[in-house]
Amino acid sequence: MALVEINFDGIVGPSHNYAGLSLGNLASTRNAGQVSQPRAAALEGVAKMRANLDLGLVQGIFLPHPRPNRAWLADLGTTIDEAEPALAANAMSASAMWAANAATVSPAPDTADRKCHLTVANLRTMPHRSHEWPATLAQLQIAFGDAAHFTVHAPIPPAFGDEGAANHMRLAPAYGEPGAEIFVYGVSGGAFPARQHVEASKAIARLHRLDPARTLFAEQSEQAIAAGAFHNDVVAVANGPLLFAHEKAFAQRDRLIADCERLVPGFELVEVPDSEVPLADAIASYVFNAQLVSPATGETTLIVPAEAQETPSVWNWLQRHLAGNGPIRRVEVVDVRQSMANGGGPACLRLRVVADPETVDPRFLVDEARLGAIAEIVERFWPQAIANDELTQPALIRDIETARRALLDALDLGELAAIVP
Ligand code: SUG
Repeated sequence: MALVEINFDGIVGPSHNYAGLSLGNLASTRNAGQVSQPRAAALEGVAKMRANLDLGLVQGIFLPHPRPNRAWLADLGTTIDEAEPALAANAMSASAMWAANAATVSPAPDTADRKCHLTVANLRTMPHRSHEWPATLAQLQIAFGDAAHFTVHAPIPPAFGDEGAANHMRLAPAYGEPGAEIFVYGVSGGAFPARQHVEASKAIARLHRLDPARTLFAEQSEQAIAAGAFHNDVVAVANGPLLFAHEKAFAQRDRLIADCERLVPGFELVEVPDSEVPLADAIASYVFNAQLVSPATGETTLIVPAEAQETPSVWNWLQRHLAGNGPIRRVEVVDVRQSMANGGGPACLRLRVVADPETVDPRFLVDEARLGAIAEIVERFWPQAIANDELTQPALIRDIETARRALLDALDLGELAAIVP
């Protein structure tokens, strides 16, 4: 079978909560202390995956991580019962749902050995995300265990920050053809941290055996990070030969665009000027944190969060673009408000892997029936609400651990419970 793009969505875990852990992520800070709704959050995610299936796209999943992360707390010399509230919150985060931060992926046509390479992200900048990688790696090793087609790499040493595919874009005339890979890194973000370091990006490009002539390193603009674009995928998204980006996304915009024109046959740019959609509106609406997809109908489709529809400058721009017969032909709206309130839009929730689905462990792929099974488990076991000050109550923790276990069993992935205690 030909190579296709598979979207692997992180299933929202039963401990989903609003602890305000991510400095520089404006939504996370704004919603700190709110009551979360894990069940509704996970069902929103399932509905988004259903919509992808309806478009004829191939859909995959990643599973929630064990929370609390007891092993991590043990490494810190404590337990969930004894940890200070801030540390306990770091051990309870469901942040693994944002699969765009799981790994960086270089599809087979781009690599010297013609295998698809994946490097799990170390996520070292934020404490609550820095302990995700072992449970992510365990899943990648199973899902992409076919060594004839995939190589899964351990994380880059934590000296250098790496946040995965959220800071990586691929432009190619077609999925199965060699593409240009663009690694976006930050140097300075004003008051906010630059989470992707160029040293990590360069290491990944080397490990993935990319052709240096088709590999670009582009600095994210300081202004974008300072305005709340803590990952590049908050202000830009690429698919096929199309780049959809805000005018202020990159530090050296002209050079990047010239390189793309030179390297990508049929390159198309859809750039949104700041005068039409100010950076603040782009970030509040997450219009660029969209899934830009090529459904079987051939109509390039942008899957945006409902917040994009509710932001007049953004919605007006999208309507004008559609009316003008631009490269984006359709806009679909999805409701992922629970995730959005923590700064995670439709694109954050998925990791794209260009591969032949036959080479992926089928337990990580879903159809309607499997999504139905996931929804059933969520309805039955996921907590309805979590208030921040109840995060470490023993009864809640028991429920959260039982819920994950029920999902692993339903998906025949009980072995994950053994790999990461
Ligand atoms: O790392 N939010 C995530 C959102 C990640 C979005 N991903 C992409 N842009 N690809 C983050 O900031 C909030 C957690 C909290 O506050 O409890 C959080 O981690």
